[in-house]
Amino acid sequence: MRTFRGGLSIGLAVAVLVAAAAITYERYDTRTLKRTIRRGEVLCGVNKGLPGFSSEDKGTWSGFDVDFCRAVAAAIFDDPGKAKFVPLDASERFKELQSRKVDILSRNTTWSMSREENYDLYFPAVAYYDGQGFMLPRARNLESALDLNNSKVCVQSATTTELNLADYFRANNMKYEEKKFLKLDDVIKAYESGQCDTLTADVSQLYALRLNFAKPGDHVILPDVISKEPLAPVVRQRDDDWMMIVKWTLYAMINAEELGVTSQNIDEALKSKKPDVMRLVGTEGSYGEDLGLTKDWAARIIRHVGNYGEVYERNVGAESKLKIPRGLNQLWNAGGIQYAPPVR
Ligand SMILES: N[C@@H](CCC(=O)N[C@@H](CS)C(=O)NCC(=O)O)C(=O)O
Repeated sequence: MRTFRGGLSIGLAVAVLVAAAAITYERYDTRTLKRTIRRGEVLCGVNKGLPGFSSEDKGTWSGFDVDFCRAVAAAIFDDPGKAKFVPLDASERFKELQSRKVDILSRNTTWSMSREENYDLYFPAVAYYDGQGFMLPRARNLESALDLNNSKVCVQSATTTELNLADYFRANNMKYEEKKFLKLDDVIKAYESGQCDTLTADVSQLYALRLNFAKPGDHVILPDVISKEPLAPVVRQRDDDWMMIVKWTLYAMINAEELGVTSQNIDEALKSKKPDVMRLVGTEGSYGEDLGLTKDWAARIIRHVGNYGEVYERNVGAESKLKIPRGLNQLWNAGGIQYAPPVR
């Protein structure tokens, strides 16, 4: 009897321990950097195909979101090639990050309160200030979104886009018929085959999607922006060091632009005697070391990937096919709202 009871309590204790370990593993992930270093690569969840932001051509990925993940890899490994890209649908992105299939989401994802609350995730900083807009055939000759009453509207579900659309039409006392699809391909097909009068998405995405149409010039993007879409990288909660590495990677890129440090002049910047530049490139102080990085972490990012402006211009700005004006994504001292806390 005694041995039976003893066995039972040992069994119970083991079960409690296993359950506690499972809950801890599930809720407290503090090892992303360690796992990344052991693996030798950063796993980046990206959009499957959004020209300018993330797209693949013969095995090579490119785009703004792709470059951001390369910057994280450069900070850690001094090698942007150590970023590995995992394409994720809008509907599966948060689940895949939670289940640790990726280390970071770098994928046109809007930062909102409910997403941080409901998914146990954290949005470290805004990489791209966006807003929702409407695209329609030029032949429709409309000038304002307020002319869209009684339209059939194509939209992708599992996005913030759906609710903004409803809010906008309700607030303006207008009616619409929603054509909603889970897959982006189906949204595009429906729009191209004339099932909808207009397609709604983040403005940056409308620019990107339009490029893939047979005749991009036949479609216009209305000037109205109906929402705030602060697009940000996403990480799991409760892994503060990892969150800070991601956050300061972006801030290093923004500060570099502000200080005029580029991938072209980084060698001169390493000889600079300007205090702000010295702290950024690691010739003064040892910023980054407490996060598990080396003190030249920012210099690595700038050398391999470039500053924020360089990354913006080559992927989505004037030097790219998209040609999206910098707008809100201009630096704070040049008319925009991109503003990074200092490295000091
Ligand atoms: N920023 C919005 C929209 C992001 C989004 O996923 N947009 C769609 C429409 S362009 C998309 O990227 N779809 C691609 C896919 O699901 O593979 C959000 O975070 O919900």
